[in-house]
Amino acid sequence: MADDAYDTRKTHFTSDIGPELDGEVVVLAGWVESIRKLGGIKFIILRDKEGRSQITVPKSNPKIFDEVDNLGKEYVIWLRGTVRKIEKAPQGAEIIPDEIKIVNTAISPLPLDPSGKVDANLDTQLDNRVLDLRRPEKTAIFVIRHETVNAIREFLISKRFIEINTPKIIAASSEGGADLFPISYYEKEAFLSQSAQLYKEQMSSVFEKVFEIAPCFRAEVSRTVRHLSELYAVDVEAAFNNYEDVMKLLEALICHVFKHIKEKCSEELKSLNHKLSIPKTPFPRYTYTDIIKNLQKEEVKINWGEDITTQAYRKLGESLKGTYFIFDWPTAGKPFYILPHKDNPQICESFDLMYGWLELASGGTRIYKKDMLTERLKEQKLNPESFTFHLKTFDWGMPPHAGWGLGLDRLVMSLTGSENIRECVLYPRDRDRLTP
Ligand code: AMO
Repeated sequence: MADDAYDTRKTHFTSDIGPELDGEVVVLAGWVESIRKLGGIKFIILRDKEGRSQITVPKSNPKIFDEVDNLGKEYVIWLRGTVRKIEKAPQGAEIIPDEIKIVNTAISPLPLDPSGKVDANLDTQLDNRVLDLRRPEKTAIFVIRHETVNAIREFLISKRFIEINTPKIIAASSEGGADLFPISYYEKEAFLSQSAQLYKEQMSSVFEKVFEIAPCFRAEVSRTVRHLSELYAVDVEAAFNNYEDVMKLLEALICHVFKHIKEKCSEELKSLNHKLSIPKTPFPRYTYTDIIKNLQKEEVKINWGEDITTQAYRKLGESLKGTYFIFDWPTAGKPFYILPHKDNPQICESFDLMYGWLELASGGTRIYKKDMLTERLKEQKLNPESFTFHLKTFDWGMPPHAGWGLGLDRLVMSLTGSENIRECVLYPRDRDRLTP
């Protein structure tokens, strides 16, 4: 068995192996998942990005038969062999190798058992993320995440949206609040972007319909299963639209994504043991005021105008299982850019999209008149001078517009049935976690 392997090109992935290749010589490479010895036969389960293949080494090939003993779990190997049709093998075929090279070794014991037979808590999993992700139910989450982003792009582009990229180093808060991460930017102070809000609004005055899929940074003080310091948001903004229009767009997008995942990721959903039901449109819609009244009936007391607490959301999630909107929120609790209702400025044209207890998205109609926006900034104790770069674009022909921000990580949580948002992010960042 050669231990150098400068040429590790392969001809197939494991998923290509099947009885129809009977008699063909193939070259595979990947990781040793397990080694089993059964009398005069040794079996290697080889794993690659697509799945697993059975490599069968009979005693009649004594050189390779002995060499199998040099292999360990998670070693990277390269092999050439002949496919043999065999009904009993999981793929209906196995590979009889005539050469195996060790490309790289792995330590033993590993800090985490990638076969999942030995349980590890979430912190250990995240500390050893690379190994953790070699488990099929972990890989599944990220295949679903990949397909989710695919489906979102496909949908929005079909609706004539254009994808943009806005800066993540910014000079002023876009959402208000204290959750900004300051950074040192040459001689000045700057911040990591909390959202694409101001820039996507500006771009609605150029491209009319824009979207962005990008990270947002929030210095969240709380430690919860749904908050990250670095999250991915799908941001949408559409000129000449109001909140009704973009709520319809959002529910159509959600249905498209759920359908896409159900169709494309049945294997992944199976390995996660998660059943996905596709929501029906229109999603139920409740005003903020109705929700508060209903919560009061459940003895969860929230005064009108106050935010809905986590405990209250959990209560709501007990009766409202799927997707629903909460709309017409109190103006005071929503960001400065949301348009107050014409006949009742105490409430604004805003909404949150919920999935049970979890908020997936929020959005609304925006203020598009400069005077009103300046007033709202002052009311929210923000300094309009810090927003000059933004406010001046409202002097150049700003159309009415509306949009939303959808938390991608939370959407993936819903699609995969994950209980902690950290499971849906390769390398989560939170109050306590900055590595790996
Ligand atoms: P908002 O602040 O509600 O709205 O954020 C939009 C969505 O992003 C997700 N989200 C988070 N996910 C994980 N960790 C966090 N710390 C976190 N914070 C938010 C949620 C949330 O619904 N500019 C507006 C959107 C708009 O009006 O267009 C905004 O950022 O799923």
